[in-house]
Amino acid sequence: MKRYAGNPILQPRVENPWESKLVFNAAAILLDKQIHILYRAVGNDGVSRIGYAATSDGYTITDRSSTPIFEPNSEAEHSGCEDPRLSIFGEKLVMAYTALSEHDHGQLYQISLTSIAVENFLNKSWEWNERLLPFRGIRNKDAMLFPRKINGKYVMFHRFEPDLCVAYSDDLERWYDIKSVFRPRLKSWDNWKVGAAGPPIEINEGWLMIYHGVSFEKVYSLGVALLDKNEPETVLYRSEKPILFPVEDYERFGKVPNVVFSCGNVVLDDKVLVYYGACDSVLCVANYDLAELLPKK
Ligand code: BMA
Repeated sequence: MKRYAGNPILQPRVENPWESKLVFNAAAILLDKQIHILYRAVGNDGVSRIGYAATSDGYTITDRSSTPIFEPNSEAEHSGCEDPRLSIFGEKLVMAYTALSEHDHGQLYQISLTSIAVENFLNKSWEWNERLLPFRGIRNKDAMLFPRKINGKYVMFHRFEPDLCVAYSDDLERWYDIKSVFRPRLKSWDNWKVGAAGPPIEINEGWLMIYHGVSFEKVYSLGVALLDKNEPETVLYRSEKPILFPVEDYERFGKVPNVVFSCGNVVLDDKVLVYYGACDSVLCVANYDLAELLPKK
């Protein structure tokens, strides 16, 4: 992948207490000729909230909110709303994220879903609908919804450690047919944990999905998989090597060293722009020619 020379594209702003420490993992969606970025921000109180930024060329941030656009509002997420991923269904945008609550006996992170009307989103009228916990009380993260229904059902990828798993739903509330899609590979860069990045891209050959893999050395890298178009739990291809792994200083040194982690990608002018958090500290972007990611004929 080609990293943007101006990385990082987003850094913490000390003047805003809610985003003064870290800004990283972000959803990205192309709407109305703008790429809208919903990023995870951590401030003075250590709580994750979600901020908003926009760019039209994919790299230069031209707009950024001074207040969070989404914050914890219940016990289940009192310690933070993390790692947003956005998918569009007609007039509705659905956001999947990780709800975190910390207790004396440890952490509970669980996936949470909410939605917003596209019109409100574009008007920056942040009227989010009800927040749902599909697997209440069960440790789970990295939820990502496919950008359209498949065979009449919503499809969600998520992670029950260490596998990347699938679940199906008719209404986004009740989920069924939960199973593992793929597992860590013992002799590979993704030998400890695997999870989805942003929503996959639909191409003639199937669904092109970027995913993260973690190694026993705790290095987070990105790889790519090709999934069957009608049966997305069928994996047609999985990359032998990562397509992005920590190399640059900003990817190796920070709050959590050796991390590239993505929650969002968009296709712009035949390029896949992958937004990724580096070291859980800053937000970066890298791109890939779509043609290069496709299987060679
Ligand atoms: C994962 C998630 C991400 C984070 C990564 C590296 O489990 O919690 O939010 O970027 O770990 O710390």
